[in-house]
Amino acid sequence: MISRRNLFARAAAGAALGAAGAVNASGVSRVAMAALPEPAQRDTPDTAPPLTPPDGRPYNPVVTLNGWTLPWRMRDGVKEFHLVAEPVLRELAPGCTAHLWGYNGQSPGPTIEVVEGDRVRIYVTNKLPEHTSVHWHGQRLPNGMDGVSGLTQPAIKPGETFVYEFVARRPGTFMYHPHADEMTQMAMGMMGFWVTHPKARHPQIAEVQRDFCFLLSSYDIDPGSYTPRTMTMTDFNLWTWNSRVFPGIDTLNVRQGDRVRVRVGNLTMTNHPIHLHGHEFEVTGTDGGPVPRSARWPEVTTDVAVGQMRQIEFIADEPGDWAIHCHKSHHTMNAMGHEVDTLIGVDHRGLAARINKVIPDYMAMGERGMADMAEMEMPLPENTIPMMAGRGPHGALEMGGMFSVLKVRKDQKPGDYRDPGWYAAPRGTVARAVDAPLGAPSAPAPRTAAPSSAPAPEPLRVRKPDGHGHQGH
Ligand SMILES: [Cu+2]
Repeated sequence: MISRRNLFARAAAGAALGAAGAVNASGVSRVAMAALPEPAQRDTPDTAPPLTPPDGRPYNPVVTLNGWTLPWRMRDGVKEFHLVAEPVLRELAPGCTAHLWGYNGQSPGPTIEVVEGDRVRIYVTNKLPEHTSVHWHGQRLPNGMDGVSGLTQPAIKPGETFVYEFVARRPGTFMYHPHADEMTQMAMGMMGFWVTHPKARHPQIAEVQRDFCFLLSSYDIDPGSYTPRTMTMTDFNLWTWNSRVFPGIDTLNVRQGDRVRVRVGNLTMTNHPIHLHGHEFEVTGTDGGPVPRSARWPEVTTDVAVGQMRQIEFIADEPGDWAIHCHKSHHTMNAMGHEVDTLIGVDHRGLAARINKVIPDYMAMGERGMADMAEMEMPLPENTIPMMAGRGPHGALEMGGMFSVLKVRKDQKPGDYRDPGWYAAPRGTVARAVDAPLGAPSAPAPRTAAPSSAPAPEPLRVRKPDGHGHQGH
C-alpha cells in the first residue's frame, strides 16, 4: 500500500521548501527533499480498516467506504501529510474501470483525519498535466492557506510541490478539492474527505461505535469508453459514492445497538436525498459544525445539496439488511440512456415480431415496465455495467448507482467491519406469496388496443450473450 516510487522519483529531481512555501522541482537540495513525508499509495478500491492513530491524541477513527485514511508523520508536534495529485485508474464496480484524476492512486483521495487543535502540514505534489490547488472546504484557516488559485495563492504547476499549514480549529466533517480548473478536475474525480475529531468530550458530539464517510460524485462515461466527459452539466450516467456504483459499493456493517454516524458530502451537480430504511436518524452536524441538540428532528431522508455535507446519526437497533440509497430513482441506476420512449401499456408485440424478420436482434422492451431489464442478460459493450446489476438473497436487486446496505447484526464484533453476508430472517417474518387469493383483482375497463383485450401473447425474442434466443412472453 505504501510505495517509495514517488519519493525516489522526486528525490532524484531534487526539491526543497522555497521561500514562499512552495517546494520547487528544480534547483534545491536532496537533503531538504528527504524532509518530506513519504507519499502513501493505495491500489485497491476495497474499504480499508479504520486507521487507529499511532500517535497524537486518540480518537475513534472513521471508515471510508471503498477508501482509506492517509497515514501521517509526526514531526516536532506537527502532523505531516503528503498528497499527490495524479491520474488514476479507478474501478467503479467490477467490470467497469475509469481513467480519473485523484490523489495517491485513488479517486476520491484518501481521507485526512486529525484532532481539534492539531497543527497540520500538508505537502501537495502535482503530477497532473495541468496546474491545480487544494481548497480545504469548511476549515477556519489563514486566508493564504485556503487554496483558491489566483486569489489566495499561485496555482501549483505540474511537477511542483506546495505546502499548506494550519491548525484544525474546529471539530467536524469537511472535504478537500481543487480550486483550479475545478469544473474539469472535479468531473475527473478530484476530491477527498476530511474529519476533525473533537479533542475532548464535546456537548454536541456524541461518542459513536461506527463512523462511516463517503463523497457523492457523478461521471458521464459512455459505454465502451474510460474517460469521463467533463463538459457534461447534469445528464451524468454514473452516480457514485466514493467513485463506486452499486453493486461495487461496500456495505455498512454494524453491531446491533451501535450508535452509528454516517458523514456524506456532495460534489456532484445536483442534490441527493439520502434515505435510510428501518431506522430514524438525526442530522447531528454539517460542514458548518455540530447542530445544537435543540435544533435536531427525526428524519428518514435528508437532502444533501451541492457543496453541502451532512452527518447523520442513529441507533442501529433493528437487525437485518437495510437499504440506504439516494431517493432519486435515476440515481440508483447505472449507465443508461434517457432518450427512451415509455412503452408501458403499449402492445407492440406484433410489431416486434414483424421487425424481427428484418432485424433479427431487435428487442422490444418496457411494455410491462423496466424490471425485465435486471433479469435480461443483454450483450454489453466493453467496460460498462448493466443499469441494474445487483443480486440479493431473493433474486435480482433492481438497483445500481447510489445504493448500499446497512447490515445490522447481533453477533457483529465491536470494531469488526467485515461483511457478515445476507441476513437470515427469522421464520415467518418475510413477505411471501399467499396460497389462496383473497379476491380476484378488479378487471380493467375494456379498451380496443389494451393488452387485456389482446389475443394470446406472442413470444418475444430476447438475445442472450451466448447467442441463443430466450423465449419471454
Ligand atoms: Cu441522487
